[in-house]
Amino acid sequence: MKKETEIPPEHPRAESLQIRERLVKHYKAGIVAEAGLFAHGRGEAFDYLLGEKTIENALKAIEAAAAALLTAKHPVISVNGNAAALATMDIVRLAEVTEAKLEVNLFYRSAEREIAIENLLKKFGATQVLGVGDAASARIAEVGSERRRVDPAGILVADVVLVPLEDGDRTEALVKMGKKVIAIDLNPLSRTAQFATVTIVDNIVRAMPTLVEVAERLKKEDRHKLKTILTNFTNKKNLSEAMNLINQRLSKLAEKGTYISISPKEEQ
Ligand code: PTJ
Repeated sequence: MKKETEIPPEHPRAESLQIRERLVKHYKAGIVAEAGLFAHGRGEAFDYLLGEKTIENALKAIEAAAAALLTAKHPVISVNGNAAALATMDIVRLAEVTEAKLEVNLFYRSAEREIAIENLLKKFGATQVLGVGDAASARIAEVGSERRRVDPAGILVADVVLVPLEDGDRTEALVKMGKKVIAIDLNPLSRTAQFATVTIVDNIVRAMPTLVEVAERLKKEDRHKLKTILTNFTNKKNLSEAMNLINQRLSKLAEKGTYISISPKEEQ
């Protein structure tokens, strides 16, 4: 893979630019779809509104997500191009901690991209990657896109599916099939965010390492406690809180009439 462009560390938007470079590098390596670059831009816009930090209510969703994965019989982590590029190591770690299967599932499906993503996950320690080539032999009837092609040993029989960075139709279909769907989506208004069972409104680069940590911690708890965490979580309420937070934050910033002078990390 081509070396990432050097971003001066003192640049005020260094972190954000480095993430972009990572996506571009993985686009050139055939992992990220062309449209994945645009999708990330939409995410960035919502991240600005959130203050580029993990909000309290995302932490609640992360706990519920970890509880769902740890209590599942057949948990599956669905991996697309953007997720593979931005959270490779944490995807593999989360699969280990929660004993979830990894399945490649792409909107812009091609044999080359499937294999490139499989190889990347294996390079980071994954032992088995489902959904590649002929293995994606089952179909989800309700889904019109290439995402309908799933592995009979993976998403088809899963009871809990983590779908980071998704387009909404499959989430709706999976929920209709009786599965619990966990989404990571910076846009609380997206169809995915709205249809999922648990939506983590956060950037995947922050949410995934936190989800791994929380799963490692909750793994030591008994099943009853995990079930209680999950039943006490209401996605609609959680999404409302995220929207309210954006609303309140913008009102506060609008009063000051500035954002540039405030670093997102210093901001209250
Ligand atoms: O790899 P493929 O072929 O499966 O295609 C993947 C993309 C992302 C191109 C495809 O799923 C797609 O077109 O997705 P959408 O409909 O653009 O939805 C992506 C959602 O992810 C949007 O709601 C974005 O706000 C959100 N998003 C983008 N970047 C991030 C993000 N959410 C969390 N973290 C991000 N870094």
